[in-house]
Amino acid sequence: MEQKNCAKKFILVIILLMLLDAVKCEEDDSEELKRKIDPVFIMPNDEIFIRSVNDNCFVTCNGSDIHWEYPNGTTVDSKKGRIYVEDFSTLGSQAQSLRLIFDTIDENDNGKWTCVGNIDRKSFTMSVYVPIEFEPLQQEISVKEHENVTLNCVAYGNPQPTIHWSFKSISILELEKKLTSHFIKKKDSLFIKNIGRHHSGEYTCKAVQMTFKSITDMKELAIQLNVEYPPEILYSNRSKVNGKLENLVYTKYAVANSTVKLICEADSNPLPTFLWYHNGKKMSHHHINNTDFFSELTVNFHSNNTFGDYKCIARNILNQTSMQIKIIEGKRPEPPHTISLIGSGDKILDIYVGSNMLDPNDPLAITHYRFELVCKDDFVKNNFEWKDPFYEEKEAKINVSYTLINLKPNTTYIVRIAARNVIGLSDWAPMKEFSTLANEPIRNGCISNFSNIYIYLIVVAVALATKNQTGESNE
Ligand SMILES: *[C@@H]1O[C@H](CO)[C@@H](O)[C@H](O)[C@H]1NC(C)=O
Ligand SMILES: *[C@@H]1O[C@H](CO)[C@@H](O)[C@H](O)[C@H]1NC(C)=O
Ligand SMILES: *[C@@H]1O[C@H](CO)[C@@H](O)[C@H](O)[C@H]1NC(C)=O
Ligand SMILES: *[C@@H]1O[C@H](CO)[C@@H](O)[C@H](O)[C@H]1NC(C)=O
Ligand SMILES: *[C@@H]1O[C@H](CO)[C@@H](O)[C@H](O)[C@H]1NC(C)=O
Ligand SMILES: *[C@@H]1O[C@H](CO)[C@@H](O)[C@H](O)[C@H]1NC(C)=O
Ligand SMILES: *[C@@H]1O[C@H](CO)[C@@H](O)[C@H](O)[C@H]1NC(C)=O
Ligand SMILES: *[C@@H]1O[C@H](CO)[C@@H](O)[C@H](O)[C@H]1NC(C)=O
Ligand SMILES: *[C@@H]1O[C@H](CO)[C@@H](O)[C@H](O)[C@H]1NC(C)=O
Ligand SMILES: *[C@@H]1O[C@H](CO)[C@@H](O)[C@H](O)[C@H]1NC(C)=O
Ligand SMILES: CC(=O)N[C@H]1CO[C@H](CO)[C@@H](O)[C@@H]1O
Ligand SMILES: CC(=O)N[C@H]1CO[C@H](CO)[C@@H](O)[C@@H]1O
Repeated sequence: MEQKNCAKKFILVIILLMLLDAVKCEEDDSEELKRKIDPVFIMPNDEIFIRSVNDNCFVTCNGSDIHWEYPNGTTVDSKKGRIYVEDFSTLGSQAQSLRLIFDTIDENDNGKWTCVGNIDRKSFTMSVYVPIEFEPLQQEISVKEHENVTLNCVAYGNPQPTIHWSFKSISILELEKKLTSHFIKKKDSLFIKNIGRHHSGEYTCKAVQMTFKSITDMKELAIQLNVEYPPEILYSNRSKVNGKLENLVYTKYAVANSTVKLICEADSNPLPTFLWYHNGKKMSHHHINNTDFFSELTVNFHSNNTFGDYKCIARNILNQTSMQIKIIEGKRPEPPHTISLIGSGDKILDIYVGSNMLDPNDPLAITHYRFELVCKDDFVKNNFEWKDPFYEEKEAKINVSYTLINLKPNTTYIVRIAARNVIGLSDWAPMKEFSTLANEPIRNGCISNFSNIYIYLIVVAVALATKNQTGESNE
């Protein structure tokens, strides 16, 4: 059985080889003939003509005894019309020149057109494409966050164009690698699932048409996607507030007779509008300054009934949200009631400071003590004026003493102390006089040990003097 098959195959191969040889001979023969007999030339000499519908074009054929044939083999004999032949032969010459003219090409002109001579012939293939056209569609789409949306892009053309989507110039295929499964490409559309606010922007649908591996047309359609979302209160430069937004309440202190700016920031699309209420009553626009995402209310706490609850409502067509600011009258602390020397060295003083208002649960509790020292000699020299003090602020604690270091030995200092809370610095407690011990001989004048930080101290003292009383607008 197998042997028989093998023999059959062998014979087949032999026959095939013989046939191939014969074909080769025939080809050789025809090549020979062409060279001897009047050849036919067509110009341009392209195998394939790629043309758009409605284009015009012509092809010239030279040779003797020639005519043009339709793809179906019929001779083109029209002298006018959409497709016709014009004779450009030189009078008296044997060589003919026939121009096949296409006026307004249409899709039916596809096929192989041939110029036939007495023996020779030349053909070209006409490939007609229809350029891309988009179906007119909505180019601006608004959608609510978390919904699904379909962006349509219907492109016609022949050959059928392929569609490529991009978002803000990045290919959807690339995005799909990073953002998981938001985009699903469908035949004539892009489906975006559970849309987020960051999906807002311009989407581009690019249609590309290829004919015989060359790009014959390319068109783009831009679709603007606008994702709408309700207001969200933001805090400190657009970072989201922790916790429940709808119950957002915070407390702020204001000193009587001071002016405070309350800021409400919200993010939404469309932009939020802001409303302010004081103790439930809507406030006039008088003291309100609005920008796109901010509303600033200026309040002057001139009387007791200006304190209380301030509420900011941010809203757009989708929803609203609010924030409450409780404004409580804040006071500067009382100065310390007790200041006493616990101990001293040649360079240190250890001082006890006692005051009320140290309860850590009290928002107006004392947080720091400010110590200021000048040498008694300098104080006297300066006509008892408080000039260029050495100062330090230390965190306030219950029942501790505070050690001032780097002092000069055998020196009497005038010391004054004030307490600080969120509102600001208290008045000064009565001045005290404390001396360091004399262990080493003094080489220089009193202030000299501070001289290297002298300039620095002046600068800081000036800065602090201007900072005085500004604590009240802290949040
Ligand atoms: C074809 O014939 C025309 C008219 O005789 C001549 O102008 C042209 O050069 C010829 N073209 C070719 C390729 O022979
Ligand atoms: C061949 O095609 C031409 C143009 O399409 C047409 O006019 C002609 O009738 C066709 N001939 C035949 C035999 O189908
Ligand atoms: C969005 O599409 C998904 C399916 O892809 C469906 O499960 C979901 O319910 C759709 N959501 C909305 C809001 O239509
Ligand atoms: C606030 O100003 C009013 C009038 O200007 C004054 O009577 C009152 O004492 C001031 N209150 C404070 C705490 O300064
Ligand atoms: C609003 O802002 C402008 C410019 O910053 C300022 O001149 C104006 O006084 C502000 N108005 C209120 C009520 O704060
Ligand atoms: C506000 O009321 C408190 C007592 O309720 C009072 O101690 C304070 O002085 C009042 N402040 C003003 C500015 O009237
Ligand atoms: C509006 O916001 C409130 C509170 O955040 C929420 O309970 C409510 O469902 C929202 N309404 C709509 C229509 O989204
Ligand atoms: C602070 O010290 C005093 C006496 O030195 C004492 O009576 C008081 O209980 C102390 N307070 C605290 C909070 O330790
Ligand atoms: C300390 O200062 C006093 C006067 O200011 C001086 O009389 C005394 O000699 C000084 N003591 C030492 C050890 O330098
Ligand atoms: C703060 O200001 C008050 C009066 O405005 C003044 O008496 C006090 O000395 C100032 N304190 C400082 C540290 O400058
Ligand atoms: C509204 C607000 O607080 N804006 C601030 C955001 O942060 C910059 C610099 O960090 C400040 O200059 C703005 O005032
Ligand atoms: C004599 C005296 O107290 N000298 C001190 C001056 O201050 C420097 C630090 O700034 C100390 O190192 C010295 O001991």
